[in-house]
Amino acid sequence: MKEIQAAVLWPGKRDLALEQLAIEAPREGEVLVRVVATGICHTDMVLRDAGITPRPVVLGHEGAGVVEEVGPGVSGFAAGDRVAISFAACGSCRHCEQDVPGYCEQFFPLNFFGARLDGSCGLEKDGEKVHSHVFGQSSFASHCLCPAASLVKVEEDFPLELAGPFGCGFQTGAGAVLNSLKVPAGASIAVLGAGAVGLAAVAAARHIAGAATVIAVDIHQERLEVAAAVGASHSLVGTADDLQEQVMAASPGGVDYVIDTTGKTAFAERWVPLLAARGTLALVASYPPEDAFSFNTVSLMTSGKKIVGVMEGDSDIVNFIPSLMAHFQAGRFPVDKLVRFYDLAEINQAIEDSERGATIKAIVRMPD
Ligand code: CXF
Ligand code: ZN
Repeated sequence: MKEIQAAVLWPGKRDLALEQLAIEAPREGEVLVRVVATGICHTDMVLRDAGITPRPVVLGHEGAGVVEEVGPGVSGFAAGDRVAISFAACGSCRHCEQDVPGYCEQFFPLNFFGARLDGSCGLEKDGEKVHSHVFGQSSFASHCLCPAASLVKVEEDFPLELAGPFGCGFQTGAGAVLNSLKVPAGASIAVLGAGAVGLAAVAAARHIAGAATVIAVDIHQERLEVAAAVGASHSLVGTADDLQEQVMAASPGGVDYVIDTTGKTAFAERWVPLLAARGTLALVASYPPEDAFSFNTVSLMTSGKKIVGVMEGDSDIVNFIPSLMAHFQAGRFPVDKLVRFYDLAEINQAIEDSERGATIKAIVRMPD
């Protein structure tokens, strides 16, 4: 066992507590990563507030760092490799075999249940179990244990501190545009919600796909200023009802694509009528489990519209994450404009700022 520092969510608490923990050596197929920085994603707060992940637990699933030790059976990684850590998948079900691991048959146990599939955890505090392996990482920590299959190498000239969110938020938004919807050059798209996922979608749509009309929609004016800076051609504040005229003025006949990143079902469903004929609405956020979506059946059918769910941007992580990083380096994916860095000691502030919308993508740096 090795001593590490981690931010622990204890039973009945909302704030995280910085603790010294002990971490196991990597088991078969695992890698021990020294975390350099880790992003905060809305799903961390969903896991904090929902009852699915047992406590005490270390959250965090947008980690990046340096490989410290590889476990038995690991090939392709060695101590000293710079890596981004993405979500976990089994690697052997039919969806994993078709390179869309976001639909892995074991996605929820592997990512949400705070343990390996055999129920074991890799962390302890004074001999008592602390839940680990959240999204195959639990990276609100100086070190974490990850399946080698969740790791993606990061080039020497890429800033490691910025790499973690490519494993979740950035690939979710950009992947919806590039992998799921395959937005063509010249298309029109509305992105609902100007958080990290939405703004990654905006940047990818405008600068990578070459969409002509990219409408960012939010209720916060400040976020829409950032949307314009990363590629929105139009920024609209308000609800679907208020915006109908402005959307139709920006894109006569309706928009070809809508991506909902708000997680607000009642808001998202108001956009189906604003789609052009044969347009697609993609649902990419966390939605309350009891929500149901409603649409006019005849109008959907006769207009050839589609509503699709998208997990993790339909990303095949080993190919898609490096390609997105190359787009960042070429200036086509300016996600550095979304980021604010915090020290580990400020992690609760980083979460609070993310929740009230003061920071778009908070990234927590680990002490050296
Ligand atoms: C989440 C997105 C919402 C559904 C579950 C997985 N991914 C990462 O945060
Ligand atoms: Zn996430």
